[in-house]
Amino acid sequence: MNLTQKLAADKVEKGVADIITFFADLAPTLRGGFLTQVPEIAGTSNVYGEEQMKLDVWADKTILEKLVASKRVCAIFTEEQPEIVKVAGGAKYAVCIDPMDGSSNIKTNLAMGTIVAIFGGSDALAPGKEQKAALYLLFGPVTTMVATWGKGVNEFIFDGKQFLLRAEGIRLPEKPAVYVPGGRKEKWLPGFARFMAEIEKTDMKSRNNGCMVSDVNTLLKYGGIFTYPAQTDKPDGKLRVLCEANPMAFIIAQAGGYGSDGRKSLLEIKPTHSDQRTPIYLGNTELVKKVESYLKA
Ligand code: AFP
Repeated sequence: MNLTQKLAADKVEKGVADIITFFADLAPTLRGGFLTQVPEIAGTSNVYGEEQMKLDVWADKTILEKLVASKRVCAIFTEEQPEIVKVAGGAKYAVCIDPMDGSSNIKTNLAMGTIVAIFGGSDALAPGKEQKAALYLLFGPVTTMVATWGKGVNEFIFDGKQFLLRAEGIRLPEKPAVYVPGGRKEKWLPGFARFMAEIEKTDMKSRNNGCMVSDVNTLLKYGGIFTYPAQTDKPDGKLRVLCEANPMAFIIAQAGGYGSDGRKSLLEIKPTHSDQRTPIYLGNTELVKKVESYLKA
């Protein structure tokens, strides 16, 4: 079964299916950019003041131009744009995109990905619980798409011509095996440092791919917890609500897990501005709940 057949089998509403298919069709072009975009600093910065890799800028431009022209949405937030882009005459959907998550990995030839949250209507600032669908493209040794439209988590693999269903109804493994210790250890809050000290005494393994897409994909295979925590110098952490926390929390929740900002579900956050950041603790529910309890203590 291919992506189109799976979307039809699950009776996914046409407007949502059209957006998911848009990104599937664009995957070869995005992957092709790794070869044509020399990994140099583009000399510009995004709204977070981070130097943009040329690949970031190129991926953002490529997606935006084609998505606006497609008229499949009416509002677009991307990590690289200062404002939400409105599409006159576009279909009543809003999307939030990280065009090339982990773009720093182009220097070391490691995995990167594209993350997309899909909302009905025109409000890209809606709480994550209102998402109609969420997906990521993972550009690893092979290209895959992981997507949910509220009926569980599906993984598709690109065979050079189409995305074929590789797994459906994916669930986080019961026994967590991996933890991602994000941020700077010396900046961790005391409660989180205590949690991590506990984790380090278990048989769980530390992994950090420098790419949230790759790390979350690892959780779906092995179970565990992804963290980019609040820090003493950055109480909101580093990662973005709209294009990282929301889509990944929706996917993990659909796989039986949970995502928290340290106090409550990430999906309950009502963003007040498009470049809002949040601490992220994401993965097997009992682990994430444990972080919440340590942070409260
Ligand atoms: P880039 O897209 O700038 O490479 O950042 C990747 C990312 O947004 C996320 O994918 C990682 O989990 C996180 O940042 C890594 O951040 P650090 O480089 O600060 O560890």
